[in-house]
Amino acid sequence: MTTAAQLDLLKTLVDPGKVLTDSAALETHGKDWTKQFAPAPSAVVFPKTVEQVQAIVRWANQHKVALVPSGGRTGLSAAAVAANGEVVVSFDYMNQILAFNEYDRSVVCQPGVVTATLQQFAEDKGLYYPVDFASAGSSQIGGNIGTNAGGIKVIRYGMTRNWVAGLKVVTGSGELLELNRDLIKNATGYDLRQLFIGAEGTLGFVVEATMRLERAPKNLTAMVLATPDFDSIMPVLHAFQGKLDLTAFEFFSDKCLDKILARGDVPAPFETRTPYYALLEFEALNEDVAGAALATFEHCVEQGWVIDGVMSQSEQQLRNLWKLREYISETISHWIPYKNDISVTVSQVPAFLRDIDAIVASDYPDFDVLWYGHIGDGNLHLNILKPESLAKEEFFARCAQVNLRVFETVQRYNGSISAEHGVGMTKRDYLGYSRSEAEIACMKAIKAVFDPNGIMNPGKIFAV
Ligand code: 2HG
Ligand code: ZN
Repeated sequence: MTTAAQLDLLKTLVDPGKVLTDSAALETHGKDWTKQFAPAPSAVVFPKTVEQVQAIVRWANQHKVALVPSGGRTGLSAAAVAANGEVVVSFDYMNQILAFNEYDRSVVCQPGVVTATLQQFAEDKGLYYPVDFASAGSSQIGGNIGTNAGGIKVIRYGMTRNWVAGLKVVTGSGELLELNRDLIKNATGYDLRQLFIGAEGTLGFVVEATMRLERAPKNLTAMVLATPDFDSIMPVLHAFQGKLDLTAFEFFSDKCLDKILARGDVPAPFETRTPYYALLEFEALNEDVAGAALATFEHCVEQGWVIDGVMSQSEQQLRNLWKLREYISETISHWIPYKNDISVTVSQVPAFLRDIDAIVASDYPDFDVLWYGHIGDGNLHLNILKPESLAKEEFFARCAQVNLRVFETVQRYNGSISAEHGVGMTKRDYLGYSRSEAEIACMKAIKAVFDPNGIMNPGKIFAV
């Protein structure tokens, strides 16, 4: 907790009116999209410059006040939740694109630049920022870096990590570090930039990031395919990957489709209903590519892996097909789902999913279970919906209990208990299922180097 005198000092470090303590601000900025923890920060501060961020961090060290970084607050692991009187550092006012270099194909961003703003900026330059997900309209680059955000194009373009050319960070001791200086080749020892990517603000704050851009894809075309069972999805992936460079390969279950169609604003892809659907996307660069896609589709039908399918013929159809997948998370948020974001290597997906599905069927017989995700990356989102009749606390407690079996299975497959949503507070007690004791000890030692007083987002990734 902070005292009034400490907050008065904090106010002198930033622009007038940029420290808020009213309950609406504390409630809004004290949480992300997770609904498990009640927000309880003691203040929200809005720096406008790197120097102000440094001053805030030095103040926090002096007064032993914990800081929580806050971007678009779309996270799903409670990494940006301030539940214990911390001061939230919001990057909402550090939201400018500072420079563009067409030869380096790079953009210098402040951390508060919204993902969609960077995507649009790239498009306006005839280029492409390929990290994409449903929350691109409000998530911020700083948060994307903090969580190494993934999303729907990872199969082709990789995670956020791949697109960070350089970083300026303010460490937990208030020092400004310039990491990698935007170089492509740089063999001068440890790449500290990589440590800050996915660190969830536990080592320091990103105050500037140079992001790389890519050639814009041409004539993106999507197919949605109905499959008779889960086991058919991976041979379909394999067949299409053998013929096309896929930009996405997603899947969702019929229960997800039910929820999406019930919204009333998304057209059904076709009449047929099957237990699972795959959504794939590719650049239809010429007739040959489109022909190869259709031939592969026919092959899959002949094999019995696909029952029905549709291919987008226009931008509008492409967008509508994507809605079937991209709207799921937001649509089901109404049921306060218990979320899992797990991954294994692609080759292990079928066996892994069978094992997890058996646990789910035996332990959640009375709950609605929804499967979807980035199956082309081995990343599955398992969402358990809360029955109306069950209190939130009781529901989460029951799910957490069952979940130990899910995590044991993840461990057995050498998988990850958090593929792309991060650890935050929701997964921190389970980190040992994916990281060894020795690894966790190294991680803690690294934190101590950059954040000796433990003021940077404490309690996230591991308990304090
Ligand atoms: C997605 O892939 C997001 O839609 C959210 O990562 C997943 O809500 C989820 O579980
Ligand atoms: Zn996802």
